[in-house]
Amino acid sequence: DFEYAPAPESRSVVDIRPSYGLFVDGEFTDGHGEPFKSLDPSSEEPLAEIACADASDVDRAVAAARRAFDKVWGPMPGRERAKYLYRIARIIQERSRELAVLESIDNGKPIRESRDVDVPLVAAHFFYYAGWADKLGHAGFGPDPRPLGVAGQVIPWNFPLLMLAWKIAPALATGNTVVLKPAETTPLTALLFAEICRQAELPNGVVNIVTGAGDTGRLLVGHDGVDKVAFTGSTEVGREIARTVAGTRKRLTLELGGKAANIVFDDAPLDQAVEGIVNAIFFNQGHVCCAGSRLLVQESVAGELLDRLKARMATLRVGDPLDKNTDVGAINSAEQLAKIRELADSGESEGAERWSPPCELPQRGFWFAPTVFTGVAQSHRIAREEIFGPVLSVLTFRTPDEAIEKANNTPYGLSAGVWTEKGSRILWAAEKLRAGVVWANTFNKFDPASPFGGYKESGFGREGGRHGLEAYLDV
Ligand code: TXE
Repeated sequence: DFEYAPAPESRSVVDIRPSYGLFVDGEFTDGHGEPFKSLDPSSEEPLAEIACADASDVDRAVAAARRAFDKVWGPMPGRERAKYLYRIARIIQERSRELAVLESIDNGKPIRESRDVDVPLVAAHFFYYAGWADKLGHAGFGPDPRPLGVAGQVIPWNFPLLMLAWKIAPALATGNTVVLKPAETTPLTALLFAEICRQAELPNGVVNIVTGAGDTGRLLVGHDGVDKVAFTGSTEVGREIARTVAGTRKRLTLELGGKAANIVFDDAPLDQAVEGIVNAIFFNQGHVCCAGSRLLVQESVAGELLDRLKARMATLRVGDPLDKNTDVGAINSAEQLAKIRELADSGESEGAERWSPPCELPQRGFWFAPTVFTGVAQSHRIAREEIFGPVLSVLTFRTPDEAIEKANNTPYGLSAGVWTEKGSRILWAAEKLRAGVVWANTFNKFDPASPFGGYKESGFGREGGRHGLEAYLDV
């Protein structure tokens, strides 16, 4: 009997210009590559034309970052750097509505998430690392740790602003300067961040943003003037970058894919677990490297849990990212949608059972209904490969040892979750699970003070927390 009333956030809080340049040495400038368009994934309408950086542009950006490092930012006392980071954090808070709306338009994620999760965490990262900038001598790396120099950073499209914050905040706090390349489908909030750097009067060249696709990323990662490479993205590109960087002086951190197990033991509070499962896989359309994409449920409670999960999935509202009631937004790109479809089809053809709640998807744009597969075998592609979409694969287990064995049966190791009332079982599982993060009775919780990163093929190095400083320091 519920009558649905849309509650759209206003598009008019953002001012999207018809075209955008690169941000180099404190100025917006033309790029010399072929410009490209960023689309609104919920409508497929072009949003703006974006400059593409070629080799000469990447040269300019790296040279600007080098000058800023040598002359201004490197020699600056930590307490002075902190002031700029605090200022950036405060401007992010002041402009949070604008940032959240722009993020939802460019990425397709629900405004509820960009407003309540992404943007507050972005501000929190700058506040957190501002606090370290004048305390590096007390961080346990010896009395006088040194910045590395120019950091070349390449980020993906799933959390455009948050990944920018994870990369830029620790780099600047430790005295490095930055050339960052956002993903080609989501460049707009990085360019708004460039404006915020100007508003904060950050010295020219400390942060440079070069837009473009993989070719621009390749030029940045391979550039001789870069001292440190930080990448978040696919495992395939991560491997290529590792090969490029091998044998050079460059330091490297990689944050790659995942196929996390979310384990529900028979003593777990089931309703709470259902909320956690939904959050683990449908948050951000499942475009989450640490998504709980494999549900491992103890056989004795599997039937009951799946009934409750399906009932909950039927209440998820899929649609307009700017509607404050939306739970699941648009898939970020046609390419990603094709990948999700292909993997979901493989689930069916390999014999798993597919279910989605009835839901009306918009005519235009890129959409995929929340989907669950039961009867999944460990050999199925949907149990092994990262889908990076709103698709959950359910497997069952009988004993706790079997749960751990199945959870660890993956080349990835980014995250895992356990649901149980037993504290001893949480500690036991956390020790046995080969994953950089293990959540207990919750999922997808992030905190700037907590290190994040992978085991095995999910990458190496940690972002966040005191550990996140180490990636940007010579100790
Ligand atoms: O990633 P790419 P894509 C996974 C996820 C997804 C798949 C493909 O499974 O379906 O990867 O996504 C830049 N040198 N993840 O194709 O290509 C690129 O321009 C240097 C998991 O979008 O890795 C973008 O800025 N840079 C993941 C960034 O790398 C290169 C997040 C990521 O793009 C490059 C994203 C090159 N040769 C995708 N080629 C996670 N772990 O969160 C591309 N890029």
